[in-house]
Amino acid sequence: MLQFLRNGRKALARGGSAIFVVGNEACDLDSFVSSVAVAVQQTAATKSHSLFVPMLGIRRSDFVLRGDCTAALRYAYPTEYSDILDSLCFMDDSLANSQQTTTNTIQNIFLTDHNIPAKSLLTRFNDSIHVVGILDHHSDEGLFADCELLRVVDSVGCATSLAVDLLSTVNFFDNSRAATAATAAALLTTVDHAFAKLLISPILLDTVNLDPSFNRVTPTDIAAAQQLVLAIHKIDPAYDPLAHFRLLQLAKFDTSSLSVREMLRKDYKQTSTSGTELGISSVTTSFDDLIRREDGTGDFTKVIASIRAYCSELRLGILIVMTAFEDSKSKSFERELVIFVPRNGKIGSASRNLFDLLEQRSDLKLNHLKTVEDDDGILRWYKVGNAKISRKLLQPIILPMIQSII
Ligand SMILES: [Mn+2]
Repeated sequence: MLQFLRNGRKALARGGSAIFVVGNEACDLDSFVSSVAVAVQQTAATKSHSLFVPMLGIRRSDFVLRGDCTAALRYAYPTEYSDILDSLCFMDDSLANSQQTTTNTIQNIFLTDHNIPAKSLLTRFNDSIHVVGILDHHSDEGLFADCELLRVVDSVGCATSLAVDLLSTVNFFDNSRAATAATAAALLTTVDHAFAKLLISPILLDTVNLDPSFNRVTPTDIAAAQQLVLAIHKIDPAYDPLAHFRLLQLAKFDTSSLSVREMLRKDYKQTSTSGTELGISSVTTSFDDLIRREDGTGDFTKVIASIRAYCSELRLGILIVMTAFEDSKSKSFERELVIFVPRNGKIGSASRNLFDLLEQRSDLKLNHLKTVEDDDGILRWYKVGNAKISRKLLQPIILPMIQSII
């Protein structure tokens, strides 16, 4: 796999024109792995000498936030992990820019795990893309009916299962016949058990370990998983899919190794009103925990510095951190709001008016815990009495407040 990705990068660097195979913009494990699988499969299957390069629908710095993706890659390729990561292509990869030297260039794209191009993908290529193939398991929107390479939309549990099904048509898993699929053999000289471990990861995760009681698994998923387990067992007889599934599921929800910036970034939405950018980060831990993460002493200075840096990076007029967590002592579900307003931003000195408006909202039941103020901005930390207040509910409450004060 490393060699395959490196070959792609080299060809891109030489100015070769590629077909980017792109998963959806959430870039979950299925999107990541199905894009790699389809790039390999199309390279092996198509008679033309097109270059297929998997591209992840996120910025490189955000990959670390996908605990399921990092865990699956580390599990399959423990020693090659960093090299593979370096060789993967992301949306902000400058190599992909050499494709578009003029604004009129149309970029060929193969979509996996979605069948309508995301806005971020269109923006990335100046609205000039041509969809040559689709492999997806979401409901079919019927677009690009005349894709020249392939169009598979089938409501299975995991898009990667469809890719594995296609890989088996190029004899990818058949050791004795691998040599007949010349390009596949050149990619991966033997049936690659590490690649099979990567391929099975999203299938296990998306079908909850192929458990029929969750109504996600289909015969296609089961067939794909069985084929992969066979390939893995040839090299690694001790391989246990259940243990693999548990590891992936834990990793998906584990945020303990993330920094404050990464926590802010992980589940983040941004909107604008009256020319002011509002960012809301949902965080699955307490603000106390964020403070300790940044500085073991529990001092506010560093966590505020991280929040401030995040605001300037995204040119925010206001950042709201919504925490949701289980209190370790009472075991009750708690929410907090931490609001930071940079002084030089659009809201700036009007922040007090905003805090007043919020505190007057009886449905929020805000309990003021602390205010920290310096030359750069003001941070106010609340406990939210109404634990039902989610980001979806807060946003329409706060947007008109911002409009009314600036
Ligand atoms: Mn999917």
